[in-house]
Amino acid sequence: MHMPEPYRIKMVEPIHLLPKEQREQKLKEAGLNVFSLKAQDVFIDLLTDSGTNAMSDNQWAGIMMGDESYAGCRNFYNLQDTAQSIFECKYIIPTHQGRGAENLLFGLLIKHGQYVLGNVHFDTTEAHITLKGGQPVNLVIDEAYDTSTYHPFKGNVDTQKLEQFIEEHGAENIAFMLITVTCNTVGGQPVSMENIKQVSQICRRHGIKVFIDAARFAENAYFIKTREEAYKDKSIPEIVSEMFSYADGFTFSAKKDALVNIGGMIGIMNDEELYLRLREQVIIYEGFPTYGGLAGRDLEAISRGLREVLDFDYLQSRVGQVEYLGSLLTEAGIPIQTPVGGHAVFVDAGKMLPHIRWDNFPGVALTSELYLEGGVRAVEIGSLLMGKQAPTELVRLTIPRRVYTNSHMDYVAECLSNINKRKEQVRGVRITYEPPVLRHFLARFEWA
Ligand code: P71
Repeated sequence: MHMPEPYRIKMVEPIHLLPKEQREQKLKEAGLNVFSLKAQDVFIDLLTDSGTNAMSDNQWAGIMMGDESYAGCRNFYNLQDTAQSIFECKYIIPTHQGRGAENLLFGLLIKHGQYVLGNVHFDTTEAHITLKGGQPVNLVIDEAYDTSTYHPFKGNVDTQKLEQFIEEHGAENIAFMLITVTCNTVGGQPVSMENIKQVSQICRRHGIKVFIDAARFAENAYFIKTREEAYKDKSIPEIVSEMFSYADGFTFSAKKDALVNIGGMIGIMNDEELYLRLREQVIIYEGFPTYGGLAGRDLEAISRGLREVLDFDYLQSRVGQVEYLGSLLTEAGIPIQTPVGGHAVFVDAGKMLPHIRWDNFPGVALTSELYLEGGVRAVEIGSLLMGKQAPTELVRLTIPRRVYTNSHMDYVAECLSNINKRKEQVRGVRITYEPPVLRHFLARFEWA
């Protein structure tokens, strides 16, 4: 039987669709970059699932319990207890968001010229690795880049590539391994337990530390439970604790699976020396170690969200909504990354618009069309984001948690289907301005 969402709606936020002529005007003013649109000019916002979640009544109640003392606020200890019980880590360091955690950890662990291995590092992660003098290396399995073929764990690290890389470059030239769960860049694709375990064993044999980029750890655990035979009878908390048992620590953007709007942290399993050094660093960049750039109330909301996200029924309805949108698009004949991931449907814009060359950014063109068509904001994950020719030109329809209904999904699918019917007429775009790093946020375009 189909089960509905395991929650009901207590508060609503009105949204509006601007008339077509105004959407054209707004997009032109934004230089065809949807990051530059005002949010109020967007009808359905699928730019990101990061910090866009709807909090529960329990989390909002926690906000009122914020202890805003500079040092030692009770919410820090609540969060520490929660994180220790979920991830079985000894230490946590709160940060303002995920990239704050990356900045601190990478600054301590990367020596100039060292490699940082991963399945596929996300863009901010890659930027922080590079800024610290490191060289990011992506070792995901090849299946990840073939959007039309099914593979249950397209986020897996290719263990053969991993062994070969270590042999060729030497363990001493590798700063650490970072496994991103789920693997955002290739479509929110999960990593299997088997793979996390094997990667960890290989790395440990060579004395290489293993970290997890834990942004979507609960969605990953859901896929392990539903797709990996040996785990079908395990609970989500049991799966999470095993996943993290293979790591030395993790970075975490709480803006995803902690079901909040801001926050992050670093977790360290055992290494007291590393923890003590991080504690010195956090004071310089984020704030005192019991708040790390967040208000006490934010820490409380994270702590409560982390407990809520482990609920199987929630995860089933969450991933179920992504699957629902995916199935509508497939029915409409639109090429997508299959299977769909945990947080988004990734449209293969390269395949849908084969007449647009990669350097005329098919993903940006489709994103622009989608806003013009129905006020829907999506995001390009392709050559613009990568800063070079990407293996796939994707457009991510990222679904915020607990925010939209399936009726919104119907509308989004209809907009894309309309574009698909006149896809030959969609034009590419040309860059008119680009900043040197993370160019996708601020770049401007014109129609080619
Ligand atoms: C996402 C984001 C945030 C974002 C990035 C680029 C454009 C729009 C929005 C952030 C991640 C992430 C992973 C796996 C670390 C971060 C940084 N993702 N790791 O997907 O996905 O976390 O945003 O809290 O600093 O939209 P942070």
